[in-house]
Amino acid sequence: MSNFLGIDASTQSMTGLAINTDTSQITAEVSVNFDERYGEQYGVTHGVIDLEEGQVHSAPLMWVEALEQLCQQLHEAGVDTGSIRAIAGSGQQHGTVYLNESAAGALESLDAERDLAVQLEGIFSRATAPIWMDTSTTRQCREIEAAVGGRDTLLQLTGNAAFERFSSPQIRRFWQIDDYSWGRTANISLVSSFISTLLAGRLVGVDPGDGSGTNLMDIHSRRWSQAAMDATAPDLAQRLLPIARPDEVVGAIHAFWTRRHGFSPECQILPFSGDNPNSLIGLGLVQPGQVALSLGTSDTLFACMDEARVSNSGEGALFASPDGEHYMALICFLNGSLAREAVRDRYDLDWDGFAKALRETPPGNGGALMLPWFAAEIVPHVAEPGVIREGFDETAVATNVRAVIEAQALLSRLHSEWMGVTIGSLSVTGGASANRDILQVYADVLGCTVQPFETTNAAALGAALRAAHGHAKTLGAESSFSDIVTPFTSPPAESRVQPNAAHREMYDRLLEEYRRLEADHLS
Ligand code: XUL
Repeated sequence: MSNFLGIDASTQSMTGLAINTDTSQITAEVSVNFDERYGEQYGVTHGVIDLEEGQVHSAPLMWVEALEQLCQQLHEAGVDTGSIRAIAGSGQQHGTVYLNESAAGALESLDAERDLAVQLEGIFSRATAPIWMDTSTTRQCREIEAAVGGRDTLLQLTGNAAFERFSSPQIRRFWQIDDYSWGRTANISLVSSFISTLLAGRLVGVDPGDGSGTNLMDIHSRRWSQAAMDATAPDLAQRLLPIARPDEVVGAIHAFWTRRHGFSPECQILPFSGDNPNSLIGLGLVQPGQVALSLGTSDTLFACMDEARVSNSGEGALFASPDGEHYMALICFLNGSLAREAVRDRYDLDWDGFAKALRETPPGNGGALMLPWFAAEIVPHVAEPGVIREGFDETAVATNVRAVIEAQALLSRLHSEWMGVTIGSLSVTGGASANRDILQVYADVLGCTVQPFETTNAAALGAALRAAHGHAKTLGAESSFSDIVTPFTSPPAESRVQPNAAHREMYDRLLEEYRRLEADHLS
């Protein structure tokens, strides 16, 4: 039996997802909800502790408890932990965990007779961990950019300008506000590497996927950058472990887990990565030009890229792919369902009525164009909300429906140009992906095949697939990522929507019109 486990330590819960690569099936999926189980004990709401003034933290000891609870739930779900050959995982990105010098010894000598949390409560130099929702570090962002030689230098070096939630500004702030605890910090982990550390029973480094969410990693060499570390805090190199190869096993699971939770002593641990880089794998994006779009309140675009290109205007984040070879872009359009629902509700439509309006209007909408900024927008940056209509007005119901969907598709084409890849296929997830008329607009505007793709937890699935890939490598098997992900990530052929070639030129022209309209209103 070829069983593998992916663990996703996300903001509100910890999920375990088991796969069997012989049958290409997800065999179990269990989740520990932080609020339900630990809300009172750790003072978390939606998994986080609001410390005010933009400081949003979580409790690393809660994650320790949750990991044991997850194993318990895997047993209850009938998973034979002894049959799991390898584990990889995923963590909410950017969050930092501060460990003191007792951590390494405490991890090595774990005792299977006692709870993990009881044994590890003394290993932290900071009781809480700032996470990606923390916005308290604007000053540190500017300081770091200035210290490396400016925003563009940091962007070219690490793939991203400084963002408040990234690890480097968070680390810098900690050093500035709590010199005493900084002095007691022997090692800094990310959420991802902290969980792999617990499983391996020794300090494990981050992979390049999560390393690229720190503002500290040279995106080209995939190693820590001395210049970025110097710009952050003193003696940081001593506190960060070298970046681990994402496909190389770090060692066997610690005896604590074999004795207490039934894992095999041969079960291998892979470096964990960030949730977004893992999702790239879990969505099957392992070749340049493969793109996924998650249609949620906001729409998020994930893409696999061949090279480390950056968005000079800050329109997306760049991460290394945990496939060890490629890169990923992440672009967030805030006006996703928010805009679709605003139009639907304005005209009292249901989703069937919305789809009917799309079918009744011609592709290109007779030249009608909309800038759908129902709320302030992230990409492109729009501070003041305001919907712009060109060539129509608010009274034309069906035209407004087509205009918002064509705008969203044109925006995803326009604002992913910096990636420098031709979009070859688009997988669409989230509620609106069930609407084939919406998918047809994307297929025509982007000129590629579009497929709906339903997944419960792409990050945990991606992690499990990485475990399978890393394990195959230890056996000397030359299986490519495509071979491993395809059976789990290919929607049925009949669900695919093909582009209509007759509309190609018209949408190329419309894109230029749209570029002009947007530029006029942003200038
Ligand atoms: C990405 C980001 C979030 C977290 C959430 O940059 O901050 O997606 O990874 O888990």
